[in-house]
Order: sequence, then C-alpha cells, then structure tokens
Amino acid sequence: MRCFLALAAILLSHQVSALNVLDLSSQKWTVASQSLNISARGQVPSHVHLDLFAAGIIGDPYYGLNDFNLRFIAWSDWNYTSKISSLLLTDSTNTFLLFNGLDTFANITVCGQYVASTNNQFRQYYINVTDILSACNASSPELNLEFASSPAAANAIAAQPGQETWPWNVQNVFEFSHREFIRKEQSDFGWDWGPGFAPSGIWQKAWVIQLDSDEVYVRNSIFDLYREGQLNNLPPDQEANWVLNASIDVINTVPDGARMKYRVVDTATRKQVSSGDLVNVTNSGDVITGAAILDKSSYKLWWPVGLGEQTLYNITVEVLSAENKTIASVKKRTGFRTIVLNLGEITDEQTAQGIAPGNNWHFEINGHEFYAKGSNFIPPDVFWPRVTPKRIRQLFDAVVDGNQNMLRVWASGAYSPDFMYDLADEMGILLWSEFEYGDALYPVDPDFLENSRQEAVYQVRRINHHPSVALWAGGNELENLELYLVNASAPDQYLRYKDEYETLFINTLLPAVYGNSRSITYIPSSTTNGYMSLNFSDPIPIKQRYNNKVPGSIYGDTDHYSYAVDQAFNISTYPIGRFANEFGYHSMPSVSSFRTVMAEDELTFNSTTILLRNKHYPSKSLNTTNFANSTLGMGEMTRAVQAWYPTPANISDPAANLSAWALATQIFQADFYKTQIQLYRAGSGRPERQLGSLYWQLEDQWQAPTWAGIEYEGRWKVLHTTAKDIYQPVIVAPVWNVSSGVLDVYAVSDLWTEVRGRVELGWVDWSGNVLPNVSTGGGGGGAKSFEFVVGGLNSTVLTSVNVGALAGGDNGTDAATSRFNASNALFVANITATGTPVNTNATRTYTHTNYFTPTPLSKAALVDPGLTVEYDRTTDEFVVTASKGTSIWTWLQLSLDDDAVVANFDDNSFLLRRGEEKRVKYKVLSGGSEGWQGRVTVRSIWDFTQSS
Ligand code: BMA
Repeated sequence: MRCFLALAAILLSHQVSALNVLDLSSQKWTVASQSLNISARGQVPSHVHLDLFAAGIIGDPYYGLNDFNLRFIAWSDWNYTSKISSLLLTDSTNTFLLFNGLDTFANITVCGQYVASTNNQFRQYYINVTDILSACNASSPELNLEFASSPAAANAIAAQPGQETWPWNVQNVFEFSHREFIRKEQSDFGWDWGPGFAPSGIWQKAWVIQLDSDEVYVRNSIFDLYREGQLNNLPPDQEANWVLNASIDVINTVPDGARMKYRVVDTATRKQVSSGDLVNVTNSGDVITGAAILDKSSYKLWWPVGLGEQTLYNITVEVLSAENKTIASVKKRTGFRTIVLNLGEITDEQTAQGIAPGNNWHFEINGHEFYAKGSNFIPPDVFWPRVTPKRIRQLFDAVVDGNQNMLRVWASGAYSPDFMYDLADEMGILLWSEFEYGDALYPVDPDFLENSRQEAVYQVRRINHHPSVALWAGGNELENLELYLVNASAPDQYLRYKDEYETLFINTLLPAVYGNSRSITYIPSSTTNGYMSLNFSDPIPIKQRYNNKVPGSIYGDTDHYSYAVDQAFNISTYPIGRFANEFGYHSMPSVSSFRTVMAEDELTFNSTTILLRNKHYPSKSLNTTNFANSTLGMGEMTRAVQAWYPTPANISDPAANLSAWALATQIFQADFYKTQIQLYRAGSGRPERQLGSLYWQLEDQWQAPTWAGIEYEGRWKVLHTTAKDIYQPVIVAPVWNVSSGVLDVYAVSDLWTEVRGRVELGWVDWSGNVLPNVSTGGGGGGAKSFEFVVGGLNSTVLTSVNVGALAGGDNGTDAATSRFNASNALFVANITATGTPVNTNATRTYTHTNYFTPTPLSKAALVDPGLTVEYDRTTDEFVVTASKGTSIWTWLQLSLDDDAVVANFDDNSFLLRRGEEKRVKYKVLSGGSEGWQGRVTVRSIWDFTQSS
C-alpha cells in the first residue's frame, strides 16, 4: 500500500497526504445491457459507443448512416461495473467516490447498496460511502453505475404532470426531443451540423478517495486575479495592484484555525516573484478562502496572440493547520491580465470621434480595445473522451495560423477540458466561454435551477485561473432568437417567458459568476443588446435592454444567417452592430473526408448517405425513410453555387464530379464570409465602431456538409484559408454597394498605431490585360497609385469607384474609354504598408491584395488562365503560375488518390495574375503516401466551365 501511496502523490500534485487515491481508470470495467444481452470491456473515461466499438460489437459510429442505425444504444440503459481492489478498509478511513463527470443519469450502487443518483453531465459528484463499505463483506466491493437512456429520461421528465411547456416553434428540436429538460450536452440530441448519438458513460476521470479524519482532498478550486476595486463587466483601473483571491473546495473538513499562504513563480525564469500569507481567511469546513494584494510592478501582463506575449506564472496556495502542518496545496498556472466586455454607454468623447450613439459592445484587454478575429468552436467530437490534446493543438495551430485571436466556445456543447484552456493560455487564444444552454427556453422549477446553479459554480471555479477565459455568456441566441420566437408565436405570453428567462439566466447564473469571480464579464445571452443599467448596489445589478432601442443608436452584437442566396452579396442585408458573433452558410467537405466514412458508390452529391448527413432541415426529426427534409440543406448549397459561379459541368467520374461540386460550395461559403468580414472590419472606422468578427464555425465534429472551415480530419476548407487572408492585421477591402453601384475600397488595420503605405489600383481583364483607362475612382485624385495613412484600429476609404456608371449595366461600356466590359473586368487593389505590430517596437511591412468582380462569376467571360503547379524539391515548396490569364479561387489540392494524407497549404484560394508565380509552403498533419507532392493539382473557378 505504501508504494501505491507514493504513486498517488506524484499523480496529484495538489494533494498532500491522502491515505489512498485510487484512479478508477486503472480498474477493470464491464459495460453491459441486460435487455440487449451485450457485455463488453468498459473504460473510464469513455462512452458506451466507444467501448462497444473497441470491443468490435458495433462498427465505427461515424460510418455511413450509423447515427440512425445505432439509435438503439441511446434508447437503452447501460451498466458500468467494476470490482474495486486496493481499498483500505480500516475503521478510521473515510471513503469517497469522486466523479468529475457522469453522462448523465446514473444510479450508483456500492456492494449492492444504493448510494446516489445523478442528473447532470456537467457537475462533479462526490459521495461518502464509508458506512456502506464497512458493512460490505467483499474484499473487492462492486461499484455499479447504471446509466438510464437520456432520450427516455428526457421524455419522462417532459411528460410529468404540470410540466413546463413552451409556445409552438420556440424549442429547436433535432434528432431526439426534450433536451431542454436535462443537463446534458444539448447537441448530443442532434444539431444542424452533427449527428444525434446521445451517448452515456463515465465521461470524465473518477476516483475512490480514502482519507483519515484529519486529511482533506482538494476536489476543485478557484484562483481569481483582478485589479483592486475591479467589478465584473466594468473596465478596471489599470494602475491598481492585483488581488489574488484563492478558494479551495475540499472533501472532508479543513480544521479550525487553518491558515493559507501563497507563492508566485515565473514559469519562464522559474524564479519566485513573491510569496506571503493570504489574509481575510474564511473557512466553512469544505471551502477555505483567502486573499492577498500583489504588487502590480512585479508581474508582466499576459496578452492574446498578435497583441503581445503570453507570460505565465505558477501560483501555489497552501493550506496549513494551526500546528503548521501542510494540509493541502494547489498549484495553478495563470496569467495577469484584465479582460472586459465593455457594454457601457457611448461617451461624449466617442461621439465626438464620430461613433454612433448607443452602447459599446467590445472587448478590452489590459485596458485596450482590440479587434476580435475568430470563429465559433463546437464540440470537436460527439465523444469527448476521444478528444486529445493533440487534436486541440492541431485546431489551435490552425486558429493562430489563420490570424484568429478569439474563439467563441458555443453554448450547447460541453465545458472545455482544462487542457484546452491550458493550450489557449500558451498560444494566446481568447476563449469566450458559455454555459451550456441554447436555441430553446428552459424550465425554472427549483430543482432545475439548483442543478444549474451548482453546475455553473463548479465550472466557473474550475477554469477561472486561465487567462484565456474571455467571458461567460448564459447561452446561445436566447434573446435575439428564443424570446423573439416567443413573441412571434405567443405575444400574450412574452412577459411570462421573459421572466422565466431572467430567473435562470440572470437571477441564477449571474450570481454564480459574480459570487466566485471578479475578473470575468457575464452576459445572459450570446447575442444581446446588452444592459439598460448596471448598478452594483442592486442584488442583481443588470437590467437588460432587449429591444428598448433609441432609433439611430447602435447597441448589440449580431447574428447573420440568410439562405436567400440572391441577396448573399448585398451588404445592405447584413446587420450593422458593434460586433458580429455568428454568421455563416454551410458547404460540403472534401471527397477525401467523406471517403473515410462511406462506400465508394455513395460518393455522389445527393447520395442517400450524404443527404442524410446534411442536418440542415426544418425543426423535425429525420429518419432513413423520410428524405424530404434532408433535401433542404442540399438545395441551399446547390442554389448558391448556381446563382454565383459557373457550375461544375459534365464530369464523368463521380468522385471527381463530387469533388468539383464540394469545392464550388466551399467557394460560395468562403466568398460569403469574406464579404461580411470585410464589411465588419471596415466598420472599425465607421459610426458603428465594429470591433469583432467571429464566424460560424471553426471546425467539424464529423464528416458532413456543415458550416465548418476545418474538416474533421483537419483539412482546411476554402473558408479557413480565405479567412486567414482577410484576418491579416492590415488589409485592403473592396466593399460593394449593390444599390448605389459604388465600390468603396477601404484600408483596414487592427494595429494600435498608425499605418502608412501605398496602394495600387487597377482593372484587368480575364486574359490578364491591364485596362489602363478605366476609372479607379476618386481617391488619390483618380491616381492608380498613391500614399495612404490609416489610424490605429481604424479604417479609411481609399477610393470610391462608381462601377454602376462605368458599366451602364451588366455588359455596358465606359463611354470615356470604350474599354470597360463588366463581364470581362476585375478590379485589383494592392497595398504595401509599414506599421508597428501591437506591443512591439519593431516596424513591419504588410502587404495585401484583394479584388472585386462587377458581375457574378456565373456571368463573367472567364478564360483559361493556364495554371501550372510544380513541386520544388529543393525548397520544399509548390510553385504555381498562370501563363495565359487571370486566375481567381486558385486552389491547390492533393490528388484524390492521396486521401490518406492530410495536408494544408499555407496559402490557397488566391488570385494569380498573368505571368505571376506563387510559392506555397505546406504542413502535413497526418498520413503518408509516397510522392504525393508530385501529384498535387491546381484549379481555379475557370475549371468549372470545363467538362472532363
Ligand atoms: C446558429 C448557431 C447554431 C447553429 C448555427 C447554424 O443558430 O448558434 O445553433 O448550428 O447557427 O445554423
């Protein structure tokens, strides 16, 4: 037993002297269903589907139509059983079970005796089983967790007499119903980008903890670092000292008279920066809390990527008994930063700068406004136990490579694992975090509220020390969508449901944040017009604004989803707000991604398998005999391509045809997002003072047509690569106003200081000829090349081109030049500028090229650009050239025979002018195939006009 003890001490650095800590992952487990007569080896942490797959009882859950075929698993109850060895069974021992997460409805017995039942996937449970164990005769007592089917449990709760109901069309239903009644990952019941598996199991780490009566075990803790005087939601004084507030949750009891002390060590130099006692210690037995003031001059700040360094410190807090014995010790890596979502009223000073009245809606890091660039993160797998740090690192590498600094971790998945926040801390990615509620309204009975409160308290305390935590939001689209739907469906009941919304998302969740952390802002809904007032002398300081807007004022953040494809590039249909937190359209993944989960004969655009993996259909369950709904999403993608691009024509090989169509849908998606991102970024210098753009969605959770920019295997779709380009710090952005026919060309910079440079403007035709006499607008006195200056975090119009007047209609000619034919013209803008990256002294050159076509590409007089690609072995680069004309959406792609290789090109989907040569580097993420570089192909939008 001594030897076991030593091991436990190494594994749990925060635990000083537990008698026995038994990791339940090391035990032998069986997973079984009596009614299905299935029994297999189980794992902890795991899910039933994963264990049955590993045992060969089912096939890959992601294969083909298994999300329908495996529904029987979700509808069944499953037993996880283990005989626990290595227990100490002495009279003085207190024994606890500790579960960091059970998914979801578990009935727990030990030695045949009932100990507890659970109903929240996101809570930590610890249960004292001392008495049961001492009465148990077995030397290896049996631990049994019986998981009830969560869809069945949700249905049963919904059917209880007097249960809450909601007006028609308010609750978004995907594969299984009634997800709002249960505290389980909401997208486990299906979503419009994911399957419905409703998995169950012991999905997080679990232990048996044995303690002597004078020992404690740390089960959770919070370190909160904030500026003296700081209040949630308000910009703090950046000159104030730091406060460290540390609070430790234990199993067993912290004795009276306990003290706390701390030390801070710089992780880079490993030098101790400060140490001392925590003061104002309060001890309730199971929670001990204390605070210290830390001198502001001793600590370097933590910054997000692109805005400075990610300096990290280890803080250790020890709990000592009155006799000076260390009872517990907690070490956490953290960073010194303040991050606030500023929703305060627009000040007179801001108005004087030309900012429209209303409220702010932007983040401030260490007291500075910045432009948030990024996307929305969804659960990267249905089965979290198989999400590895390697996978998250790969995604985060893509985030940083993609010039993104913020992810919104969407609200209807699961709270992110610690390793994900750790990686974000190291890599400088801000994680806007949310409680797991979305696209539904929720019950407000006392049990549900208390369950939700405990979940929130546990999660806020668990992750608060991470400098990457940017925000807590109550849930997804609750105000802009859910309350709106109630009002549309049952206006007479609006006040009742709004009250219920406030009961959960303001009166319950806000205190869970404010009561534990002073450093993080809370908003009740991801998309929101913010507050009407914020008054800290009220018990609930926030009064929401909802739609109490003064005309002409601008308030909140925005969502934009429109499937009216003819309006896709009409900027007047885009919302004007202070921050765009969601917008998007879906596209197909590559054939290589599909091929991992379907037979060759299913690799056609509308095959049964692909149709049924498209989950963008009206709010109704889909099944394998009901295809009608599933065609909606496919039609949306097809129509978008047909409206705007030449459609891939007559390609005889089915996989090649699917590949061309998949690419076409990806181009529309990328084009649509790019047009929005440009406008949102240009908004940093317009009255809306727009300071954020997070598109929907970063990555895929499986292989299907979705809004993702990164496929399940890690391949970048056209979107990710296009966003990388348009999220560069300094860009040139052509913003086209369909109604006026005017093209405003902006220079946009999110550096914090002025950028100076030169812009070159011009028109070329598809054959690559320069159109010398066609107007490039009024900027620079009509010159084709001139100097410009753009202020810090700002935008400026470089030129305005009245394309309508040039074109005189789709195929019109410019009277002055007789050279302009809208279908055979492309406006190209090129900037080279010098600026200083944020928080550095060095200057840097920024270049960016962008273009605009006055007619849809479906009507453009495209010609063969004469593309070639060669692999240059000596430099390990691809060399792409266009010898005959202008190439846009130039796309490098691995051969369909090399789909075992997952590789991304640093640059892709670019413009190439006649005679230009582009050198492109790449990264291999996984797989191998001898000589694949020699088989890489290149194509452009012109290829869609060709048969093969
Ligand atoms: C918004 C998101 C998600 C959804 C996406 C695409 O509604 O918040 O709920 O997946 O759009 O439809």
